[in-house]
Amino acid sequence: MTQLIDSRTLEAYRRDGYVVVPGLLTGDELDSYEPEVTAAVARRTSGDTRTLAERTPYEQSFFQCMNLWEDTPSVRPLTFHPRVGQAAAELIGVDGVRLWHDQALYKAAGGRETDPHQDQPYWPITETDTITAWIPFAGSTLASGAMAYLPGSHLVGVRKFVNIFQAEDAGVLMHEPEIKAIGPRWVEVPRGSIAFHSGLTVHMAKPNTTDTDRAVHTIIYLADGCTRRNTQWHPSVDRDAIEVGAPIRGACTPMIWPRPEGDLPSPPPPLPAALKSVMTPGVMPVE
Ligand SMILES: O=C(O)CCC(=O)C(=O)O
Repeated sequence: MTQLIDSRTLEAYRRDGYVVVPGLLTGDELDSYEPEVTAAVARRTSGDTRTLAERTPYEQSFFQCMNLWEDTPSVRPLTFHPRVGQAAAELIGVDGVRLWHDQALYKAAGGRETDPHQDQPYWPITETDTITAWIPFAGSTLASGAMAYLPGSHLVGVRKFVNIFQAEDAGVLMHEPEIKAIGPRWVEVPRGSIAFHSGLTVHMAKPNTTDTDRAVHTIIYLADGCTRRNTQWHPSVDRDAIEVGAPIRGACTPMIWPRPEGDLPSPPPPLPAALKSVMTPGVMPVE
């Protein structure tokens, strides 16, 4: 099988905890998936009539729509894209990767910045073989909400939960002594490239000062064999009743790569309607 990630790119990812990889998706694929994801975000958020200003500070950073692969069949081949999955596996150096979850992150025109955070503390996963593919359909610019990464922050031993859902916690990570010393590197991603970051890499994003939404689809991968860390509730493990210490393998976390060519998994049932009132509208597929 042809290796997709060359040794320089691999070295950069291991050193910096993020890397931008061109050429994994074709222009035609971007053209066809972008309207599907955008329509799915519009459908999921159609019941939410609040203006941007009425949303919480966290929700002003982006519209978050998780697990679009489950309720939007046209998005499924993107989330399970074999080349993107293979690249993710090569970057973290494993033989197989599963889906943790996908999510569209649409930063509305005028949306605020994304506060600095690591992803891994939000996930009850013991091992840190996790990676996110961040796919900006039109590319990203400093004006539209480009991301910044703190190079090497995945290696300094910090695994700190930052409550970015509450404004008062914003920026707290930047005061950690190991983190404070590292300056952010702002990265504009050209259309057609994908930015990958480790679950431990500190990252953030600029506000969107353009008059167009910043359309991004993300896919979060974990190495096959990763295990559940604790009882912290998370739909990716709790819907499959994965016990603490057990391998994370279930209908919510199917293999992405490798899998037989053209084969796509069947989605699990949506969350019960009873949970609707406690979920932010549109974030998860609910009955
Ligand atoms: O898109 C953004 O503004 C933030 C993305 C992010 O935090 C992530 O993909 O982990």
